[in-house]
Amino acid sequence: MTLNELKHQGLKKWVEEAVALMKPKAVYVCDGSQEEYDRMIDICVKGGLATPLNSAKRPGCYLFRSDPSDVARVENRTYIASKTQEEAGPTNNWINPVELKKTMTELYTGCMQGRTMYVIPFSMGPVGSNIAKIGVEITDSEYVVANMHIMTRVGKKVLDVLGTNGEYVPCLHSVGKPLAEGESDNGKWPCAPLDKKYISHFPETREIWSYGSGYGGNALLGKKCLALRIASVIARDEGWLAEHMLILKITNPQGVSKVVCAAFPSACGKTNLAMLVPTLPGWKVETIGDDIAWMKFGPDGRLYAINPEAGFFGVAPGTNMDSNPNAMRSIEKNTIFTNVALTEDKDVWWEQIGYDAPGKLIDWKGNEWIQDKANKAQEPAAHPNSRFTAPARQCPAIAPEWEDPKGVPVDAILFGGRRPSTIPLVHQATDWVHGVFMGSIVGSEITAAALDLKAGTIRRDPFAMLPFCGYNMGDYFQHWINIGKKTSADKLPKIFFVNWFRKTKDGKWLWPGYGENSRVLAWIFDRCAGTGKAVETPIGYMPTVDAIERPAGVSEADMKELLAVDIEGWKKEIADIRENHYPKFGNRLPKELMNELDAIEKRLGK
Ligand code: GTP
Ligand code: SPV
Ligand code: MN
Repeated sequence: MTLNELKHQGLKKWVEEAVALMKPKAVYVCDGSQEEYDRMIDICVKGGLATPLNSAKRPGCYLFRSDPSDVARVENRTYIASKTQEEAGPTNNWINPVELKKTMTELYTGCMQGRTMYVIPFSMGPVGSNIAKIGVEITDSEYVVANMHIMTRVGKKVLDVLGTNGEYVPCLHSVGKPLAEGESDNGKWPCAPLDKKYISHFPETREIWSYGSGYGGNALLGKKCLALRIASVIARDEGWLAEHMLILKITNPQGVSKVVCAAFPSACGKTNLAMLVPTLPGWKVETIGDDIAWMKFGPDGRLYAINPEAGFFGVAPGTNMDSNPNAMRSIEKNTIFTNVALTEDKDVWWEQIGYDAPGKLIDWKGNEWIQDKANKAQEPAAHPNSRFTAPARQCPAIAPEWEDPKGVPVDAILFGGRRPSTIPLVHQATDWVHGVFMGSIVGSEITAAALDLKAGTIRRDPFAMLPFCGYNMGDYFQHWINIGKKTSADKLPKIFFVNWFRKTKDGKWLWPGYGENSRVLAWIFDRCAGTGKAVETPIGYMPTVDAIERPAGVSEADMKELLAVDIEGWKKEIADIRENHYPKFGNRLPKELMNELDAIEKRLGK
């Protein structure tokens, strides 16, 4: 479609201004068609950025290798540019919005020279439903257009809903690599150097400006930028929740279903839990979302969750037929792979895919790679944050109600992270505020999902929202407490804390995880049904020793360790929260949370 076909005059004017600033060689408005998707891919293949995969093994699948410097989100270059720094809070990077816009306007000047500007109208949530939010992303990346086709609902149908004066979130994006006359990318992933990358959010005016990166959360602006950072601000103002959570539906052998939402930090198991195949006979798990949940109160006073996305942007390494068969089947066709390894017969491979590398590979950097199992220090063939982009409808476990605009009523909310010690396999909050306390203290070993952090060390990642909260995190805690006052206690979801990542002294997993996590989900289900057996401990309710059946390979002693309250470990945890975590929030920290901290410390004993 052309610019002149745009009926929304405000949108047309905004695009015209962007054209004048960025100076693309052509402008194109996306219609969302299959033909358009194919054309984007074709441009990438011809330009040497995409490799078509074996059409017999992986029909409609392509591999992209990004620049080695552009493989993950860049938290140090991500900004919440609210009017005041106080409003962005102690956990976000802040630059004065006027200054930031000035800097970025300079970068944007002429930044699309030699490239086509694509205008992508997209809907987060089913098109036309009253919970959906519309965004329009301007980008110069065909990779972004193709990924947005999978991850969101794109095109003409969105413009129809937008009409002549509907509301949308304007999202500017450029890879930040203008082309000189006659120059082409020549097979090289375009992006700007790290100190020129900016992933910026203007919460008051609800705008997103991204520059210099083509990767995932930096560039697919509907996802972390709109559906979390901007939506969290809207949710605060309107009284709902925008969260970094999976949504699953679990059904017991009697056919009764419950809905569970779970917030784990990046690369800590959301996709895997959302698609879990229970090892417990007779139980069933169905997927509604794997990364983002928007939760709003229904007329009955319960919280209803929807998945605003239409696809999965999932971590490839570790995904295999045992750990996550539903993901493996979701990515059999029509999937974009980024930074995985390529086999000689043009299939994909990654670490822990379930079988040895078949012969000589091309690794994620484009170099020849031969597996050397004797060499423990061998560089991985696939980047640890390599990803697949696949349509949600291809997931064999997708729940029938995954696109229901009403959402699904939530029974339980889980928090979790990678904690090799201290935090037990599962414990339950005694009430909503205790649950908010649990969310506020989430900690996790850092993963490869963000570029500029040291993987392996533990950091606090409250509600798994540290990189995604669009305002002061102290106010965000208060917002969660306020949500609990909007309805009666019996209508609120029950809150739990889980930890699949306990390790033995010699560094082995204490808990097998994946499908075996169904045993923990079953206890959570039973707690929601009012039947699960529990004991009250200083940290909350915990399962009785016989409440969770032991999986094969887990000894009685292991199980005891997994379900023990490590009093000394918790005392250290509480001291760390008191000294290092909570003080960051100053007078924005809700007093209720300080009370919870005092109470748990007292229960643990001096
Ligand atoms: P984002 O997409 O970054 O938000 O991540 P995510 O939370 O969806 O993480 P994902 O499910 O993709 O898991 C990331 C990594 O954790 C993968 O390598 C998984 O194999 C591994 N993982 C997931 N669940 C488990 C588990 O129960 N136990 C263990 N040991 N590893 C797990
Ligand atoms: C995450 O890092 O939490 C992701 C991947 O889900 S990205 O879209 O790159 O943020
Ligand atoms: Mn995520």
